Amino acid sequence: MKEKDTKNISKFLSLVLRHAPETIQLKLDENGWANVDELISKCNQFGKELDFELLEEVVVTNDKKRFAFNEDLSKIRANQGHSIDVDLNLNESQPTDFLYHGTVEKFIGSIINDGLQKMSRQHVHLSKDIETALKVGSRRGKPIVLRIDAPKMFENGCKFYLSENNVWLTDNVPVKYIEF
Ligand code: HQG
Repeated sequence: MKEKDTKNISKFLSLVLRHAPETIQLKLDENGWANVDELISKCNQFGKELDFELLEEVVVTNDKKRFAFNEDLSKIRANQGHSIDVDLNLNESQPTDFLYHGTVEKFIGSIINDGLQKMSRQHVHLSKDIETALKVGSRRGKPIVLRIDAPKMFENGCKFYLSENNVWLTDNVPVKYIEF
């Protein structure tokens, strides 16, 4: 399977497992899990060719480990990034160092006013290194990386979660913790 094809499937899985399962009449449970057999049959029904082997390849080779199977491989879900309301039962974690957020110039004025907001997703996404934040920001243009005083936020009672694929998540970042 070519990289281009696995990427195409990965993008489609991001759509149905994070944002719009109804696109293929799929149902996720309250924790964001889809039944693997159902996912495969509905994908095929809606014109996306998929079998278990390919699904496994996408999960294993995905650059950001976006998806995970449950233990017996009967269910699959996205590790983070949802806009639909699911409970991932994320573990609270303590950040011990600065975290970073990649964005673009046009949002800066509004971020100065409101801090970082989760916008359409369930959390604000932060990364532990500048390089990742640069990549996140460059999806939208020339990237700007903001440094977040996460240890101070934590000390002041803000909660942080670390997703299975090592993305730091929090509800919002008040502007006083952001270094522009
Ligand atoms: C911005 C991708 C105005 C924020 C990435 C961002 C990440 C504000 C955009 C993951 C704002 C939201 C998430 C405010 C935040 N006013 N704009 N007050 N607060 N913003 O896509 O962090 O490839 O929901 O800076 O790699 O860009 O999909 O969040 O630009 O990990 O797996 O509003 O998505 O991962 O955009 O990206 P997003 P994000 P995947």
